[in-house]
Amino acid sequence: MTKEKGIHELYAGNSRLADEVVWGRKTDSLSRRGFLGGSGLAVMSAVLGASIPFAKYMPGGLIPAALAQSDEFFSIPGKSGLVVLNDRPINAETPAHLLDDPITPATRLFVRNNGVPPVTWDIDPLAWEISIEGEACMRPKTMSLGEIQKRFKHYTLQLQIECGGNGRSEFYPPAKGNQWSTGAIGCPEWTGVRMRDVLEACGIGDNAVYVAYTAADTHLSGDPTKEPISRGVPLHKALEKESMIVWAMNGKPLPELHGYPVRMLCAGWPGSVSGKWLTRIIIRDRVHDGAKMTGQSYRVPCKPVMPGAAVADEDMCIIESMPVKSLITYPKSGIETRVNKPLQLRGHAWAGDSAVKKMYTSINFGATWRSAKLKKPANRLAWQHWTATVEFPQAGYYEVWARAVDDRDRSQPMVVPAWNPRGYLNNACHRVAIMVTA
Ligand SMILES: Nc1nc2c(c(=O)[nH]1)N[C@H]1C(S)=C(S)[C@@H](COP(=O)(O)O)O[C@H]1N2
Ligand SMILES: [Mo]
Repeated sequence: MTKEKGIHELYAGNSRLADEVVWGRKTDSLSRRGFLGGSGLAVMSAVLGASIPFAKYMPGGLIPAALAQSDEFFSIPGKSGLVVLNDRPINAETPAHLLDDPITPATRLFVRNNGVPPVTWDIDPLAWEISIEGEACMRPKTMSLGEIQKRFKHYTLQLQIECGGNGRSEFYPPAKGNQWSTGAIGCPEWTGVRMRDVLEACGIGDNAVYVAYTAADTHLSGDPTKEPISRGVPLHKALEKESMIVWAMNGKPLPELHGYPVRMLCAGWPGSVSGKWLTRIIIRDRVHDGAKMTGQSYRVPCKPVMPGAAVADEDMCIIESMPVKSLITYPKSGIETRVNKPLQLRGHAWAGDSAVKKMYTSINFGATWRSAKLKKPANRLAWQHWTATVEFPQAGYYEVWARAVDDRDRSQPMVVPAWNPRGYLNNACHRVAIMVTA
């Protein structure tokens, strides 16, 4: 169903771009009106795998039901099974059961773009330049990616990345923005250098407060003086050994949509601090004030507010660590099983800057909980894998709930936590539906 809605939204938004995403090619003849003219009809027949006897009656812009209702059809190149929330900019999330891999493959990592990505497929990645500068940079420099790779030690780490708005769709009153359900999270393995090493080579001044990025993507308006996004982290976060400048994901060059040829990665914080298509690192002498750093972006009320309240900018605080959270990645919600038959569950849990200490599951809407088996992370700031076995005492409809607790004893809430104007930080327990037959 989400797909069907997705495809209609896609076409309502920008039909030319939609055709490109849907049919995998740019073509003017395949425009929304007169969809079935000449080559359009040929392409559609090829995709459907059959000719269309009554093609002449088919309205222009109609999306064939066979495609609108198919899971496989609606795809972004290089992605598989993701739900597209927006096509301009491209935003797509991953259904929970497709996040089952211990290390998230590129095909299953959510995409969150704020602007128009640069065209980078034809560049020389080693010649890509990053300048390191700012009020608190003592020896500003421009370094090519090739130079960075030669000069600094390489590290490979599994690091989770989650959008600050993941879970937004559950807030009421609704918050504007991409209506993420649970799928704006992933944990690939990244290769690069420590940001700390690069910053130290350029001299970190005593006045350094924040480390920020700017990037090569452009503003949706087309206005070259505007940046789509430029965020950062306090110096202490930038200097952590897991804060990296990376060029590879799962042993391969970064996919274009994820920042090729090089991005920043500060795991455990809202994904928006991890700048893709990195062009500049700025060592600031103040809290960074770039695009989506100020106002209400990636901020929550400093003190709790009533749902629906308007909050003044000065009462909004920057989000730092993300909260404790977990997913059930097996089984898929809605499966059927039998009474008293053990059912294996599995998933992942993560907790921003912290580690997950305990994992629980419940089959009775949270009345009682049982400990799950929880593994240690591959390294700090990687998600952790958990498994559990449940049995259902009689036939009927059940929900399995999963709840993680971090190493400071903070638990996921069973219901949606504090409402906030932009709908960030929803870490409510994940639930899957199970039908049990006799
Ligand atoms: N240059 C640039 N970097 C960016 C963004 C962007 O739009 N432009 N989006 C940010 C946001 S909001 C998130 S959640 C992550 C998403 O990373 P991904 O698309 O690789 O999953 O990238 C961040 N880095
Ligand atoms: Mo994000």
